[in-house]
Amino acid sequence: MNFFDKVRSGDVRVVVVGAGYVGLPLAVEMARTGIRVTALDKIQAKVDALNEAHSYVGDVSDASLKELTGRLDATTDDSVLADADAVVICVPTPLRKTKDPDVSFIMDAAEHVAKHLHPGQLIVLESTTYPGFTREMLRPRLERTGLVVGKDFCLAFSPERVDPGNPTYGIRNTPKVVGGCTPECLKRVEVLYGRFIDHLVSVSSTDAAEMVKLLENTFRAVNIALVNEVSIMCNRLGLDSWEVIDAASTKPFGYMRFYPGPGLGGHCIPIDPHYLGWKLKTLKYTARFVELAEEVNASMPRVVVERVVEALNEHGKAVNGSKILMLGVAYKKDISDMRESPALDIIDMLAHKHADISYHDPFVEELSVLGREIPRKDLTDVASYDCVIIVTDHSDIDYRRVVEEAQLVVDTRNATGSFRSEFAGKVWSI
Ligand code: SAJ
Repeated sequence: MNFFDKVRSGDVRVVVVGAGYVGLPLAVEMARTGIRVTALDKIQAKVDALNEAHSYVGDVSDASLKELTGRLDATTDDSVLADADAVVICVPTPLRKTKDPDVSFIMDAAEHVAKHLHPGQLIVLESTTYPGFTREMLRPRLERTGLVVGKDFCLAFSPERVDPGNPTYGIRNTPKVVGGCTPECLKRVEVLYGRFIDHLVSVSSTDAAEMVKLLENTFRAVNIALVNEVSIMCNRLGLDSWEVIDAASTKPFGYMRFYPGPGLGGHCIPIDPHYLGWKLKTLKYTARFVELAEEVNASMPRVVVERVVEALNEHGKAVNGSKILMLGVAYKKDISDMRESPALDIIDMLAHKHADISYHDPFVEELSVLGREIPRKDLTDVASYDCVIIVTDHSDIDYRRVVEEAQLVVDTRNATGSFRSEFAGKVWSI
């Protein structure tokens, strides 16, 4: 039976390499259509959890794993690749300390895939990477087996568009971009992905598909940097940036709302634009918006600290020795993820100024910054702090009560927007 018949009949076997926040939801959605899926992961604990129908990804429930017993399993043994008709690679693509792309996870996965590559297989990369990577790096590695792309096996790229915790958009109903190394490769990724995704967007190459993803997230980073700079401008002008931004957001066309904040956190937005900038540098071009956005966004933690210094000074206090409560430390609201959280930079800078720092975050159980444990506190003694900094505006906090009890509040997220004016002098915003 050929690849297309196998997919259509549901006899196709798929291996997803990397069972994280991208790979696991993808594996579940595929298995839901009746096909056999195996999640291949290096971490035994993850494999054991999945095989016991315990999910560690917010968007996947234990119940959904239980329902898929027999169609979805997990292993650390790469020999499962030998029986796979299709392999989808969903491994991390972080930055090195030098801010250069770290594609070592993909290349490690490629070694396992190459070891078991056989005629008829479709390989799809989902990990975010720079334009040209699939064609220039992954294809040659796989063709070193002697098999030829488009003839013996197929290779495609499809950027992940997972938005963890999004109640509206999941794998099935989020349009998915797909690009193939050859027309045959495109046809195969279309027929496979068409089984479990409602709307596919086919582009002319894997390079184009890689660039689409980077455009999406560079767009966000640049626009966030713009409103961050608007908040700095409004400060100089004596204006409330959120008032200005909320009013601009009433324009029903030609405008898209972004908010200033304490900086850029997460595992996508601060990272992805650097993949684009790095690639263009190799082509002797400077991606100036990428660089400027990075510069502005990376400056925001310092902007917040300067605001705290100014506010404490107005209250006749030095940062040195002041008791400061960081209210909300995750990289964005209503999640526990701390990756690249601007709160870490703010704490580091305040600690260097000898402030006495604690934090409160209902989603973050423990926190250490540069090896220093930061005490976790509740909100029963807000008045005892010289300053409360709202860094992440989690939903289930009574911000009005915090402001009523606090001596001083610096709000970096407009959590106090609706009543800040009643507490002139006590609530400062960035
Ligand atoms: N941020 C701002 N101002 C804004 C929006 C975000 O300061 O107006 C900050 C956030 O606080 C956070 C960082 O930027 O620290 C990133 O926030 P994000 O809303 O972009 O959230 P992420 O990192 O979870 O981005 C993901 C991305 N999804 C994928 O890459 C597949 C992104 O493309 C989505 O658009 C985004 O979720 C989303 O829309 O929520």
